[in-house]
Amino acid sequence: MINIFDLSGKVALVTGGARSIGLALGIGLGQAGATVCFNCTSERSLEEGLKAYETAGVKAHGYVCNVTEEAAVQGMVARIRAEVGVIDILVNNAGINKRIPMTEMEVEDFTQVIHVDLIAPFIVSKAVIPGMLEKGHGKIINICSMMSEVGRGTLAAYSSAKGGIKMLTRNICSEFGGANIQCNGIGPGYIATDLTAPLREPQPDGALHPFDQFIRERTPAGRWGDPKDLMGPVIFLASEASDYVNGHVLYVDGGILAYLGK
Ligand code: GCO
Repeated sequence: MINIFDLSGKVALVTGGARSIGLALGIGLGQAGATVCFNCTSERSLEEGLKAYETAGVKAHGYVCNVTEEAAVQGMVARIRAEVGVIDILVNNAGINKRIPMTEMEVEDFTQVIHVDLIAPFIVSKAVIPGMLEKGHGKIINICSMMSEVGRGTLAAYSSAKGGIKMLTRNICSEFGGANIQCNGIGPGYIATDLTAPLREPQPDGALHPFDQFIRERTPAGRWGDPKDLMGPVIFLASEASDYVNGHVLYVDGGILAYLGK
């Protein structure tokens, strides 16, 4: 039986792929046959990431690289090309969030979120696309967010960045679709990770965090997502199964964006 989801022979780069959602995405791509490369920001994360991939039975290559610095990114992409091969699949996953009421947010905080969550995906895509053009194909998957569509208090920077990466996705689609490069997004809903842990902290009396309760009620699935819920979507968008899907953001959110509430 042909397997249109098979990624054997492909080289994938997952930014921020040492932990959390990035690690789940990398494991998914590796288990579908890709050779996985990832970057992180410290030697400690590198070791932890390599161990996690090994535990999952996935051979991975790790690189310490600050994806907001173009020269460092160009150097990492060149190292990957020399050590592993030309990148076929790029997952722009690395991201941060700063939940600060807008009138209290320093410009530096806003700028830092934009830099990591929007400018870095531009920098890494710009570094990887030439190799994809050489090979005549490529898959770029940008990790967007529900906040690419809706806002929430304290998320001025994050929602601005995630709205921007949705449009960067559509622009890469527009500019390179003719060269057989597909660029799509994955928009996670509320996923149980360390990034959202503060929103799930149980109350002193043991009751659910109000936001935890809110998400459980507002999500038709009635639960938070698990990073594993993102594996199938990333394999689909990285494989030939999605060769005619371009400029699309696939929301993996348990239905929350479709639901007005009772
Ligand atoms: C928040 C959360 C969200 C999620 C996710 C939703 O503070 O509301 O951090 O932004 O992280 O991005 O798609």
